Amino acid sequence: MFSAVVNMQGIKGYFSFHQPSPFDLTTITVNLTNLDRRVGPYHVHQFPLPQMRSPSDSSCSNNNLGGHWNPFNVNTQAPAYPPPRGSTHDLFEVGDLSARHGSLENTNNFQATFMDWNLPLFGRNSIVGRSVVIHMPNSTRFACASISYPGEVTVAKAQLSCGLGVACGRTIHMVYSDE
Ligand SMILES: [Cu+2]
Repeated sequence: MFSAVVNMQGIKGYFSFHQPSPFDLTTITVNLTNLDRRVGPYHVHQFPLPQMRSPSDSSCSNNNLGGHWNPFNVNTQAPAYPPPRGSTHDLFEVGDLSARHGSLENTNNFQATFMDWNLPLFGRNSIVGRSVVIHMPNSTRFACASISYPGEVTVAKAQLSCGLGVACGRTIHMVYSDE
């Protein structure tokens, strides 16, 4: 089980992804609150968010996250590229989740579970370690989150006390589990 925990632009929630083996379907669970009818399409993009304490919406930029995850180089400009929900899963880019399962348009709280035949969590085409980007209906990037093991990174903070004339500071250690 992997997840992308979203906490940006007032949106809170997660995408979770479960595939028991490379030969099984992937189950996607989407649970997002406070979308406030501001968003539409969502995709898996190539790279994870840069490591920082509090990611901002600029973390979602093309420089950071790249374009859609498309390991089979499907040509989305070709006349044969199917319209949203207009085909079997294999004819879409791997990362094009909303084309396969529908967009988030005109919703506030969104909860759904989808089965996906074209979303590997194993091997070289895996989406793990990449990111999910939620776009505005006009396709501007709005919010994003990395796809990782829940609890993969724990942030240990040490806040030193400070007072008048006493130096103070903060150290942060990123601790990765062995998985
Ligand atoms: Cu996208």
